[in-house]
This record gives sequence, C-alpha cells and structure tokens, in this order.
Amino acid sequence: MENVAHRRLRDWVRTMSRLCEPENVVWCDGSAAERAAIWEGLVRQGTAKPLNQKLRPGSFIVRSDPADVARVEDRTFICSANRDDAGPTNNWVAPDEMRATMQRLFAGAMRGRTMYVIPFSMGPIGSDIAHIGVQLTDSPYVVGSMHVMTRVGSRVLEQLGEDGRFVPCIHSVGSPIGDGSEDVPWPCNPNERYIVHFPETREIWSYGSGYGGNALLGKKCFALRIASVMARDEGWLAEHMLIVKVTDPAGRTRYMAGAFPSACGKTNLAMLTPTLPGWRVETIGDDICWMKFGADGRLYAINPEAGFFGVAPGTSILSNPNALRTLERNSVFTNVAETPDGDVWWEGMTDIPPERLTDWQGLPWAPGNSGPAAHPNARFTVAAHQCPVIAPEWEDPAGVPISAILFGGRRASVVPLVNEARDWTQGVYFGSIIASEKTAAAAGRVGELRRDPMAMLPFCGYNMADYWSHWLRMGTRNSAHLPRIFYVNWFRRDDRGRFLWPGFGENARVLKWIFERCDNDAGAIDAPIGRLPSPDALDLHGLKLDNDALHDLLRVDTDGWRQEIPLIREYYHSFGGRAPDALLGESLALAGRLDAAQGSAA
Ligand code: O2Y
Ligand code: MN
Repeated sequence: MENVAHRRLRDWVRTMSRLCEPENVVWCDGSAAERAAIWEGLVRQGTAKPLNQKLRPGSFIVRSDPADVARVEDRTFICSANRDDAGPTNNWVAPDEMRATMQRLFAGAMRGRTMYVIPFSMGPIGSDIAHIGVQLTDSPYVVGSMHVMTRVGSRVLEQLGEDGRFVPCIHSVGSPIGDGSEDVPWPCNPNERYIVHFPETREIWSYGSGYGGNALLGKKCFALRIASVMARDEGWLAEHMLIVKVTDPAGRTRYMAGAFPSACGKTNLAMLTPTLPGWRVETIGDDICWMKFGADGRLYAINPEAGFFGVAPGTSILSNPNALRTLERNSVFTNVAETPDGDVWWEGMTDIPPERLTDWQGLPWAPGNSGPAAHPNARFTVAAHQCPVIAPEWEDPAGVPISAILFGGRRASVVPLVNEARDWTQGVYFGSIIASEKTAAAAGRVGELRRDPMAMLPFCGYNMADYWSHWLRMGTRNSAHLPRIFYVNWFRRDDRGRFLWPGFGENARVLKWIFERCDNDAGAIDAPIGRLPSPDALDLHGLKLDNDALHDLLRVDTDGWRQEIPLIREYYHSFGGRAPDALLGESLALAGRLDAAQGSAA
C-alpha cells in the first residue's frame, strides 16, 4: 500500500480497514495470475466448480445462497441531503442516519476475511468519457466478476496518479468469520441488506448480498445511480441503454443506443443477427451507455463495462446465437442447472430439457419437477471481447457518435411497433412514459402499467422529474447534431394474446427504417403520436406477416392513447409539481392532436 501514490485513496483504505477489521488487505493488480488464484480459491472454498474443460474451457458454475439471487430494489437507498432530491421513486433515508447504520454494520464486518482493494475503470482507461472507482470487498467472487465486468488493477492506479478522482465503493457480504463459526460457499446476510448511495459525496456502501447488481458496484450502483448524478451536474448522460453499430449493404454505418426495461431483451438486440440480406449489427454494449458531447456537437457514447452479465434463461440458438458463441469458454455461470457431463443448461436453451440435471440449488432435477432447473435470474458473466459480433471500435476511447436513441417498453396494446419523435422534446416525452404492462391487456385496453421512464426507474440516482429536466436541457444544443429519438414496441399482441411481431432477428427491419430515417431516406407519415412508417416504408420482404397484423402494429390507437393520457398526467403529478412543464405540454398537445384526428374521422 505504501507504494500507492494516491494519498486520499491510501487514507480511505486504511480507515475502512480499521472499521471492517479484515484479516488482511490485498490490492488487486488485475493480472491473469491474480484471476487464476481467485478462481482456485473459489473452487477450494466450494463456491465455484470448474465445468467440463472439453465442453466449456476456462468456465465455472457457481451456486449462490437461495436467499441471495437478485437485485433488491426495496433495500436500495438514495441518501441525498433532501428527501425531495431522491424523489418519490427512490427509497430515502437521511444521510446522517444511514451513515450511523453503515458504521454499525461495517464495524468488524470483514473479520476473518480478506479485504480486496479493486481499482477499476468504467470505460477504456484514459478515455475522457470514462470514470474510475475503487471497490473494497470481502468477496473473492466479486473480485473474479469485477475482473470480467470492468478494467481492473495497476493500470487504473497509474491513471489515478496522486490525486485523481475516484468513486469509493465499499462492499461486504456481512458475514464475518470467527469465534468458531465456519465459512460457507456463499456467505451473505439476507436479513440485513443495504445497497446505499450518497449522491452528494458520490459514495456507495453495500452490505449483506454477494449477488450481481448488489455487489458488483461498478454496474448499477456506480455506472447508473451515482453516474446519473455526476452526469446531471456535468452535462452528460448515464443511461440504461445498449449500444449497437448498424451497417447497411452499401457499407454505411450508424450507431444507435436503446433503453429498454430490465428483462426486455436488451442483450438479444445488442447481438442481433439481421434477417435482412446485407445488413449487419455489431455490439458495442448491452446494458449501460455513457454519452458526452464531442467538439462537433454530436453525442459520443462508450460502454463503460468490459463484460456481459446477462440473464441465462431464454438465451438460445434462436433468441441469441451470438451470446451462446460468446459463452463457449472463459465464462462464469451463476445459478444455472448442470448437466451430468459437466456442462450448463437453463430453461429455454433447448425445447426439450436433458433427462437428468442438477438444479441451481444443487439438487437432482428431471423434467416434470415442480420448480425450474435454473433460477429465472440465473446469470452468465463473460468478457465482451469474446462476443463474435463485438464491433472493432467498441473500446475506442473517443466513443461512437450516436445517430438514434430508441426507447422501448413491453406493451401488449396502444404503443405501435415504431414511432419517431418529431423533435427532442417529444422524444423525451416518449422516454418518460415508457411502461410495461403487468398483464397482457386485450388490444385497445390499457392493462396495469408499471412506468419505467427511460428504463431508469430502479437506477436513477436522483429525482426522476429533475432527470427529465436534465434530458430536456441536453436537447437545447444544435438540433442538427442531436440523435433522432424513436419509441419501439416489439411486444404488441392481438386480441387472442399472440405476439403480432416476430421479434429477434426480424427487429432488423425496424432498425433499417430507423437507419434510413436518420438521413430522411425512408417514408414516414405525420400521425398525432409522432411519425410512423408510411405504407411500404418498412422492409417486409421475405416476412410472413398478414395485413391485419401489420395494420395493428402501425395503427394509431386513438382510443387507447386517449385513455392513457390522464394516467400520464396523473403520473407526472405524482412528482408534486417537479415534472417539467414541457412534458405536461407534450401531453396536452398530444390530446389536442388526438381530438382533432378523431373529429376529422367522425
Ligand atoms: O439481479 C441482478 O443483480 C442482475 S440485474 C441486471 C444485470 C445485468 C443487466 N441488467 C440488469 C438489470 O436489472 O437491468
Ligand atoms: Mn440492465
């Protein structure tokens, strides 16, 4: 530690180590040798098991505690000085009170364990769009995962220099060893979990869970919750978005970013195999996107992550062949099922499950068993560079210029397949009203909606209404350089509950229309809700889609929208007057256009 040049970092590590009382402190250098040693230790401890090295070289299966399997939104806190700055969509506790709780919980929390110090970069080291964090953790599984998901080690310390800015992130599984207590393969403390953010001081404290977004603090905690606050204060965007590069048959390229709520197929879209001849989609990122304005006035994006932490169930040769190829080696599988020959399986991987499996809890499993073989939130962790369709420029420190932003929800009704915003303000309006239907609503009826603005509901580190204002401010630049904004919905259903749109690789047809709209090359009609593809503008060659389905996918559901507008207004009002007037105005203007359309149709 003495040779670490950064005094503030050294002092913080010393203070935290005094508080947590670990047996020893290890500074991570990010080397291959360190990674190998971590996984050897995890295997020895019974946390990880190597998979069949012939079938899945360099790969491991891990089973978590059954009580520690997902992000815990109800235990996630934004502790801003003022409650209103966290807003009604976040859990809030006063900072002083939460600091006292953290001091109590972390006191002696790492007894009998090693405290690892992980310097990590979110984004290519040295990029103007990247930022640095340092995570302290007593979980070697977290160290092994951070090695994949971020850039870790000595190079980051060099970049930090003597006084560089870093976000301090402290994590403990909350299960000290001592006084005769034995360690377990997956230590955690499910009865006392806290995922805590102090936005003003840009700190993260996480206690009690070793799983995913609760514990890999670079991801949701830093790259979204804390980064969204940094972005607000510094004039950039930290978003829950995938980034893709789309290339047309003539070799022209466009970069697009897309916000979709969790479990809406972002990883599938990011790795899409187009069904349209000559079109190519390559991956830049599958979950998080940081965008800053370049000198030319355009928005440049990086993927701050270095790996994918994707949901395994549902990933198949049909839904995402590129993900399966990415996972052929050097992958970690958490809470999946294990085959008798030492490989992995999950629901949706094949139509027919293997006859015998070991389930995610380590128990024998056979088809017909009551529960699933893999946990529904089972995950793979794998380096992004292994993806066969990763774009060569995915690590360009300058980022990639974004031409289009997609907002999407899971809507059985009302929202058409694709709809272009007339301008930035209407695009922000689209983003703010993203929602998913909890139940499949009959066409034309509004189901029970869970609003998830910009897909950031669980991830915005401050008041959502202020976040909308920030988006609007970002659009006061030269509009010629701003990305176009589109609202997409792959999940429209007919009145018998069947999906109208085939999705997956066929989504390339929608991407093609968006690509061409960026140059005004594709036809669009001005509708009350935005710009919809004109007849024939959507390339449907080779797709079996009957005319009724197409009509439903692209129709303006006037009644549905008219029913929804009061709900949107009510939603805005739930922010107690903080929702920007411009968005309330968009809603009013939409109502007016729908009335006019209804009037002229009558
Ligand atoms: O349960 C977790 O901790 C994983 S959540 C997650 C992981 C990868 C990408 N996105 C998400 C999400 O919830 O949006
Ligand atoms: Mn996500």
